[in-house]
Amino acid sequence: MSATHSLFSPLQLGSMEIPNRIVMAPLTRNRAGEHNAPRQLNVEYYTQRASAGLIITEASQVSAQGVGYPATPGIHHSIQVNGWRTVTDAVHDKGGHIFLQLWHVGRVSHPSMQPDGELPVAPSAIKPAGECITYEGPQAFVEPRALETDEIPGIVDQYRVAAKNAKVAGFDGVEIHAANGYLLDQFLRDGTNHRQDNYGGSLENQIRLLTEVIDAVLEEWEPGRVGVRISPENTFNDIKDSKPQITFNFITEKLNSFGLAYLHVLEGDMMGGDSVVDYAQIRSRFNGNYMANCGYTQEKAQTSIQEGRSDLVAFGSLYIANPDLVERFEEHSDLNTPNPETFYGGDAQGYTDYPFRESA
Ligand code: 8OZ
Repeated sequence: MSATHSLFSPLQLGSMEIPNRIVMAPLTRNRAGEHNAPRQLNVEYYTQRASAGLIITEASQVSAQGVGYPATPGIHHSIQVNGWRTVTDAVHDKGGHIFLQLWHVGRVSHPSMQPDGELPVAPSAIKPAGECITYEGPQAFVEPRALETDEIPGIVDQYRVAAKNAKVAGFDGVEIHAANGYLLDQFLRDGTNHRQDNYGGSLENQIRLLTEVIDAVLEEWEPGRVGVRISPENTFNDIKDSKPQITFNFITEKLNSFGLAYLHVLEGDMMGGDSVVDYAQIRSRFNGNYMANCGYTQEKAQTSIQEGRSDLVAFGSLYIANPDLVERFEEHSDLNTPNPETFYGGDAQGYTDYPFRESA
């Protein structure tokens, strides 16, 4: 039997050891600067949180086509790469570890945010219910354009180039965002993928784009520095699957051959729907590190790791409000309360002004 671990046990990710299993979850904050490039305010925010075992950055677009929200950062232009370099240098100076999350929103965009005002792209021409947040305010989602089969290699290459840029920007690794109703998730789940080519119509085909993207990213990174995030039953962005347990058990088994750093699983529905997925089935099918996420407290996370139900736990809103979350957990200090009104957009308020604990 393997030794029991705690939130504070180090963990090996490929050739890198991280000092604890407390992960800063990827968090969209809509505070990137001009040209969707990280700026000094973002440097300060990430540096404040450098004691996390691992920081996963906010989702960052692999291409101009991948954009779906105002003031979110990209990794496809040299200005963005240079901006990220200032973040990674500062985090590393503080002894931190940081992965970049690679993102293409697919259908969850709007012509006003697409190059030449084009339609957003998707596996199938199925319009999401709801509204898109644009620079002009909320606007109804549009029916996206289904990608032609011969366009898929170009999408895969967007991820490869972005992964290469992430290396130039000084990251320790990358996380492929295949969750939360964005492009890769739109291919994975049958509610959004009605294709009849090699990229839809069967589980084998639905996972093909993700595995091609992983292969492309592995041309640039060793597998131990690449994570994948999935969200089997999140309904955010109007996405669903008819049989999430079967779909995601299958996907998990398919991911085993890559030797990835971790599988990051958003357990449940951010929108508050009932949970029908048994995550132990996913955990037991994966042969690498399992990162759990979704409303974990310190106690719940500690128990999960101790009982072997996860290897790492990612904290979202707790990390928004507590830059020194690791030290607060260590000392069992009180936690600051996150303010949802300042989650998305704005300035330093609700971003870099949450207080460190008094003993710091
Ligand atoms: C909240 C608001 C906007 C984007 C995700 C990138 O869910 C996001 C996101 C979350 O992964």
